Amino acid sequence: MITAHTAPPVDPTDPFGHDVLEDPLPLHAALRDAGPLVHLTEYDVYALARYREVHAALVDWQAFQSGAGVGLSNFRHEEPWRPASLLLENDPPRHDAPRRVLRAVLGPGALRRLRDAWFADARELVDRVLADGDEFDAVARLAEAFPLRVFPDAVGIPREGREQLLPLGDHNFNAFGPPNDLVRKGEPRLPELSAWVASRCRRDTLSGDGIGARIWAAADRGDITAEQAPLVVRSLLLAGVDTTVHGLSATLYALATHPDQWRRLREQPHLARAAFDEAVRWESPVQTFFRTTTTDVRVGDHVVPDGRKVLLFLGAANRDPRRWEDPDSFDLSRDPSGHVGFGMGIHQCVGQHIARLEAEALLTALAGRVRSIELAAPTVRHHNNTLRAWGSIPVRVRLG
Ligand code: HEM
Ligand code: OVM
Repeated sequence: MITAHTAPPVDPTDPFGHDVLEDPLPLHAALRDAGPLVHLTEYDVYALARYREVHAALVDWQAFQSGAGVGLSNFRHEEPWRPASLLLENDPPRHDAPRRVLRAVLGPGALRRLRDAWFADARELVDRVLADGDEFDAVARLAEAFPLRVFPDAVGIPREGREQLLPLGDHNFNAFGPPNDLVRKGEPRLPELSAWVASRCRRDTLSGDGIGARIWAAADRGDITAEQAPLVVRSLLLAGVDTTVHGLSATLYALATHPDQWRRLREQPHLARAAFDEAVRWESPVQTFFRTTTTDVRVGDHVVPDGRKVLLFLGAANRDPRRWEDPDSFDLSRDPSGHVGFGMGIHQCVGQHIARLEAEALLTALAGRVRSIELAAPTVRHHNNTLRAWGSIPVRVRLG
């Protein structure tokens, strides 16, 4: 027990309500300004929204565990709705072996093997889209089409049926939130989609030369068990598509609304990776994850009791004026390193180099052919309990 503390400020807002999902920035500012710790009364959970506290919780896996789930549901009291992730929803020491395997199969060797093919695929896709006209939806035609093409190819998933990965990922990210209308919307197709993804994780349905096959080869070596292998493949398929779709959408939206930054990218194509990382900071495609306290934890003058859920607002931390100068501006000359859009600490995104390679390939291809890009019609958000997502970004381009 820790004594001599005060009750934290409270906020009654539902952070998964549609108003907040449409525009979370006002809630983020209110939570940051209320104090280092806030009690969210709607779900009786705690919230961290300042950079310092979010970062501290992410790196303190002993006090802020993931093994009781990183959604609202507390695995100490509720069964997970699906077999828990061996990566995301796991703590050391059980987290270590699956993590080592993914780090190895997604490492420098994989990136070297994929790079040339992905750059060629990106040029081909951009040529095809531009041949159809100077106005198109950047979400459907680029941000969804490119990852759906190259990422399942790399894992070793056949062409047929791979578009299922989008609704599957969407539901998976909704399921970290409360059982609201967004979750109910995904439930009718869940049995079908779960059976489909399980079949894609089996050794006999994966191509022999992809990342999936390398995960199974790690099981042959005894690095993980044969029971673990399909769940590790599943992590890639659930975590690796919608995240990059909305990360790329965020980057394209940012560039379409900041013509000066597009010009800079055109003049210096090596800024493609910087543009993507700044967009991940600015938009934070993964907005939130929960942790569960393993002991009474002091935050400021307050205490979070043992066994309670704490919601980490990555998006709020990435725009905290206590940490970032002019945090709301999208600026390619900023150094965005240290942002928590990919997390921090032992769970930090193991696929971030894959995501950056996708972005670099697509943006380089686009900058090679497009002189200017601007919004052609109003944009539409896509609401998800975890992702800051786009439904549609109509753009008009001029070539040259
Ligand atoms: C973990 C974001 C792309 C696979 C994470 C975490 C974040 C994140 C915030 C940390 C979760 C936590 O601390 O609880 C993103 C974003 C992406 C992206 C914003 C794209 C813009 C990818 C890709 C893959 C991937 C392409 C697969 C190739 C994973 C996995 C984990 C993870 C397996 C769990 C790692 C662990 O718990 O040790 N990601 N991710 N992600 N990411 Fe990503
Ligand atoms: C997993 C997983 C699923 C969704 C997201 C994620 C952002 C990981 O099953 O390991 O990381």
